Amino acid sequence: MITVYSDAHHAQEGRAELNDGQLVPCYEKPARARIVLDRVRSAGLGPVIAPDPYGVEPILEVHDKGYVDFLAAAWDEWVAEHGDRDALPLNWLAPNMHRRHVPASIDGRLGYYSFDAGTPITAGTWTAVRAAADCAMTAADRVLDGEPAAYALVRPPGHHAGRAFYGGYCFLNNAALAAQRMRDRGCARIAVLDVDYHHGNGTQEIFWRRSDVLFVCLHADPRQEFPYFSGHADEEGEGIGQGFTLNLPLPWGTGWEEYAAAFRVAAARIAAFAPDALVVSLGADTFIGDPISRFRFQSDDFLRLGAAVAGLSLPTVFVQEGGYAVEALGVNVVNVLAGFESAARG
Ligand code: Q9C
Ligand code: ZN
Repeated sequence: MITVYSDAHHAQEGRAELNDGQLVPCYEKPARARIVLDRVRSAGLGPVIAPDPYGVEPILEVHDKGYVDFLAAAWDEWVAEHGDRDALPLNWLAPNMHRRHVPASIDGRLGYYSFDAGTPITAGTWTAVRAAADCAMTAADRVLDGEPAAYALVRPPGHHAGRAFYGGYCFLNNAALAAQRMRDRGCARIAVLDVDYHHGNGTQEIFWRRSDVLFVCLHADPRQEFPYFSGHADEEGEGIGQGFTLNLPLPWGTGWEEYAAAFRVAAARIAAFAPDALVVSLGADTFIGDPISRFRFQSDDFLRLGAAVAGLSLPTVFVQEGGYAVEALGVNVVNVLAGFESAARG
């Protein structure tokens, strides 16, 4: 399987996030991609290629122009106001406050466009997120050009980023960009399968009112877990998109056996949709050793997950999302990809 990778991910290196009442070192850090790349190579998964440059135009099919302009300029505006520190928001809207006016000040706009205090904007954020988007779209193009599958090894991740918001370590929605790219190249229907531990609230929001992109998500129940306000089983899409979102929330402590039962429901929905291709939002934060998560996957279970994805028999674009047990991340992620390949070969 081809891996699409760019060293530009290093440009996103936040210093701190707010967690459990403390500023702690960012969990979402460059070592994550480094260890996965090392494992891709040592396991002999296949060639590692650089992304093609797509420019900002395809990004604007998925994201709001005002939001994208904000992301591109935020760091310089922040530094002018506060100096060389991570840009973190401190204020958000409560219900019945007003969104009619985009704040002029950088502090106001950080709150306006975000939903948590765990996602610092840094000097290199814009560089890194552009490279990640290019990797995801390149992987999509390779699959449409005939590769059975491709893997976008990217960071920062994307599935919490919506049309006009960031959070959960995510700024641009790489998986949504891959899906949209395949639509633009003539695929009629794309399924997005999100197996990250957290609900992919950004992807859900982007495709909420669409019937051409099916969003299926297995994740920790938002009654217990971040992002708290999205991912309940009764969220099914709206308008023409009604029935094209499927959420399968699972309780803390979920292991492979219970997960596999939910996966069968996900797989049946995807098969009924009969998509032209599949995008997998691949998080490995379902691992028992993950420092911020509470599922119980063992490393071998990721092989089983890969084989289960291969059972869908679709051209597949894997896009890296979360996974914070850094030492095990390479093995766990490459297990999914290797499990997919060996099952796909039969
Ligand atoms: N106490 C992804 O996996 N905050 N994002 C967790 C834990 C946010 C995770 C705080 C976690 C976001 C892509
Ligand atoms: Zn996650």
